[in-house]
Amino acid sequence: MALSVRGSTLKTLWKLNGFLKTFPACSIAVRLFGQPAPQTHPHLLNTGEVTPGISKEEFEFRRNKLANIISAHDAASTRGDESKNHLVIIPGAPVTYMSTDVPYVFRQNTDLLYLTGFQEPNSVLVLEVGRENKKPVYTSFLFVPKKDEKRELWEGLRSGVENAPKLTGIENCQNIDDLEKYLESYLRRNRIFTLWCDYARPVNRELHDGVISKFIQQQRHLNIYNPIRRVQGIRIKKSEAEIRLVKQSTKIGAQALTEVMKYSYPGVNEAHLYAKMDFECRVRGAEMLAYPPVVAGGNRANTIHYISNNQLVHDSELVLMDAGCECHGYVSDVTRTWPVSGKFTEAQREVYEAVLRVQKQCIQCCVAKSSLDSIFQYMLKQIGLECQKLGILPRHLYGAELSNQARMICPHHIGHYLGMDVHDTSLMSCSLDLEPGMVVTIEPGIYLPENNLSIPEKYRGMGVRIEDDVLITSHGPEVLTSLCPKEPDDIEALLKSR
Ligand SMILES: [Mn+2]
Repeated sequence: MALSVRGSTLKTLWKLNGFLKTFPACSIAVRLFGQPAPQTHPHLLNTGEVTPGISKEEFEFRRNKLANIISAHDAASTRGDESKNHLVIIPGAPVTYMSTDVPYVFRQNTDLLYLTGFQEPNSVLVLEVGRENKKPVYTSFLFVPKKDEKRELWEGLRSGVENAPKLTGIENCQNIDDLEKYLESYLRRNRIFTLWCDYARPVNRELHDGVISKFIQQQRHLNIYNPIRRVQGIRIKKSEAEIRLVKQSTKIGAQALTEVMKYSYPGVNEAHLYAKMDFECRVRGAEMLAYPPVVAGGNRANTIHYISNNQLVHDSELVLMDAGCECHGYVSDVTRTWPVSGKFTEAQREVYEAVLRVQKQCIQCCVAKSSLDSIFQYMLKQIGLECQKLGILPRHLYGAELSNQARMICPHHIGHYLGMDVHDTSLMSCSLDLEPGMVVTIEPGIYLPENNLSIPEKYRGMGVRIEDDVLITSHGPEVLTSLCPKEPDDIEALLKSR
């Protein structure tokens, strides 16, 4: 669509009128927003939603929750009225470039996205939190890129201060260029306040160096804290709407990986399995893969983050694939290991079944009051025992010594929190009690590099990992990626159908 609606001359309006008569489906609303909206993308969003599946009210609820937590902080700090005012600054991501004029795919800073749903780069959310009659009150301000016809011609539309409120429900929207002026005015209005800003790891270098760090350096604040831990404390437990989105993303990931398994054949290039996964996720509605997938044939599976994906997978080899997608801001993360020939060898099946037993046992531990760390300890013990049965670890080991040796066999954790990010809410401890509404991955592995001569020869050069995404509920673990087969017989049956 090449017509501008900003032109105010009669001629332009006349042209627009003609255009709309020719293409009546294209209403003027098409040109209002810098991201999908219910008016322009009814196939993605329902009325009242800011991002697919998440309503304006839910975003407001999240900001409200954060304001309450931050306000409660000063009540606990006993400084009384002096520190009742808080200024929270949460910047959005900038566009980053691969080379001159070639941008990387833009991905919004997750914390800003969680609190606003706003998808444009170089934006900032500011919350003014105060207290009236002993109750927390707050106002949200969203700073957005200024309308700029020339830039929009190249980069696409911006919502601007006029339309950002309609999109997000945040009434106070200002141009990002006015952030500095706004901060000065805040200082005039608030003599004493606490500042909440991630100064140690700024997500937007330019905004930080240009405006925010200058503001911090004035040292007009009483204290400065990082708000991100608080935001992640809210993010870690998913709402009903979020659970629906996680289920959608995990379903797509599981179905897509099943298609990849079916597509594989002896001699296949790892890169082709990557491409197949990307395609199968996107045609099911995902915007992109959640991370560069690991597609590792044979011994390469022993490099945990192998992403070169440029070798051929030979007939006798297993292929380990760790991949997931991002769908409407929520991700999946699945791993399967399968024999590219379609049939496990005896030795492959022995190792595979050992990992599968451990994985199922660990999934059973995904209940309230357990924790990722405690499941990890359990995993080490079970991997140790399985490896002893296989003759991979000496039989005389037990207890902590056995777990230490198991750590060499599986050098990574049992899993991580999952949500908007793959390693979601990474500031949250793995020792937290699991609660209904949390989502975790369970991904034990046994890695047996070909150059480790202490391993029985028949097992050398194998790496097996099985990973599912698991929702914690009040009635136990719910595996969200179960559509992708993991029983060895089911895998062989699937591959036989190729
Ligand atoms: Mn994972």
